[in-house]
Amino acid sequence: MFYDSVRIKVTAGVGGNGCVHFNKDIYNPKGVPAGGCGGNGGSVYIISTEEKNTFVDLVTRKSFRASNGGNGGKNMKHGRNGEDLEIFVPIGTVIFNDETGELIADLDKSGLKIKIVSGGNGGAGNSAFVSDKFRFPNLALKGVPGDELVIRLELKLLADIAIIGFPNAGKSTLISKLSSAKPKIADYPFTSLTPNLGVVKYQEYKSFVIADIPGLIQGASDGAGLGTKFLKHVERTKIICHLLDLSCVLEGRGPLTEYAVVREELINYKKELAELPEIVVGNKIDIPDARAAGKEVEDYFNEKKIPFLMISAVTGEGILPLKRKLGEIFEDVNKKPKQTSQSGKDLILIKVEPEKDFTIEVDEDGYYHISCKALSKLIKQIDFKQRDALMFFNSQLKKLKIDESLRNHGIQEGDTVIVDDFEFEYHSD
Ligand SMILES: Nc1nc2c(ncn2[C@@H]2O[C@H](COP(=O)(O)OP(=O)(O)OP(=O)(O)O)[C@@H](O)[C@H]2O)c(=O)[nH]1
Ligand SMILES: [Mg+2]
Repeated sequence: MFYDSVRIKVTAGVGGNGCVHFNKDIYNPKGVPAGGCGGNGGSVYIISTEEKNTFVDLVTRKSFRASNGGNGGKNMKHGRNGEDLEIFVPIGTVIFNDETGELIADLDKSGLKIKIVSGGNGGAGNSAFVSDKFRFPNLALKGVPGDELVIRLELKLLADIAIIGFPNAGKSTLISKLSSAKPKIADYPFTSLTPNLGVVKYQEYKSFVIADIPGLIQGASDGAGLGTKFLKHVERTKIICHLLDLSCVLEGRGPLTEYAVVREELINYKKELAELPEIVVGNKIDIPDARAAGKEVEDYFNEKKIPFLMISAVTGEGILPLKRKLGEIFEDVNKKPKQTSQSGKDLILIKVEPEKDFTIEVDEDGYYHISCKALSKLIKQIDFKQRDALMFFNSQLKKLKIDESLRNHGIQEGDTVIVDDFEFEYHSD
């Protein structure tokens, strides 16, 4: 099965908890703070590789989690960092934030690596809080939860040339003649249900990638037949090779009519596709009537300055000239400067919101509501049962300048402050 779209949930590892510990001996009856820090949670990365060509292994799993950081221990033992998780995907994978639809990255080359979610930081152990003023901290922070995100991966094949045409035109037969691809070939429509890729060597050391796209019929852009879902793979090709079944005249149909139908479906799907350089190939000229039909339509394409060649994919007639011609067009296209660069600029679009920004609102009951990402995170890290937890929390309110702002909002001793589902009484020290 060929999977070219998948939705997965990725979760980074939780940071390990910090530890409160005092090493006591006769010289240090109060103990020396020696609680270790928690390790950081692992992050989740996505990496493009030529070793993959579908999402089949992702479809069966759906949920991916990096490992958690280890907890800090006694005697300054720091927790180990959680291992990162690397998910390998085919080249041509485009990653979207599933909730917002935002493009995260376009992995259009091999070996591109992008961090999707970051592991949570490990919590500090009490040894980390020691200072001249704070010599025996009874305080350690919990690890921060890892980020989580649902992403949609879409595979857009990176073929240079796409063979399109009616079902049964001989597209799969042609790719099997041009390359070493071995697609299923049969005399009924919609034999190919997924695109086939092949590498065509058109000269020594020179090659291009060609894709055989499943057949298109009238109304495909409205869902007829296999629809146009496979045309997304054409979006990145540089050249269109439109294969015409010249033997359609035997059934009373005209090759030019069939040509127009496929062109229309292409335009309906995305009009830019119709602007790609094009070559038209008339197939099945081993059948005399088909050969004659080819001769009749030749002028039409010559007039339009669209390259037109005739072949028999079955007997191999015309295959070599076609290979050469495709190579020629491919080189011409490559000579032209690229209008847009897919890579680089699209990569790593994850936005980092400034965590320390905050807002304060006072409701009609006189409660102060604070909204601040950094503070929300911190509250989850603090164990308020610990002796010095409150003091530390207050110091962080000052550091984030929230304390000052609360006072500017007119807060009084004993007023209630609410952050998410955490409530506390305000006391200045
Ligand atoms: N006589 C003749 N038959 C051909 C030629 N090329 C392909 N065929 C036949 O046409 C039929 C369809 O060929 P495929 O290669 O499966 O066609 P396709 O365009 O891939 O079809 P779908 O996958 O259904 O879209 C098969 O029976 C082929 O043997 C040709 O050059 N001459
Ligand atoms: Mg086919």
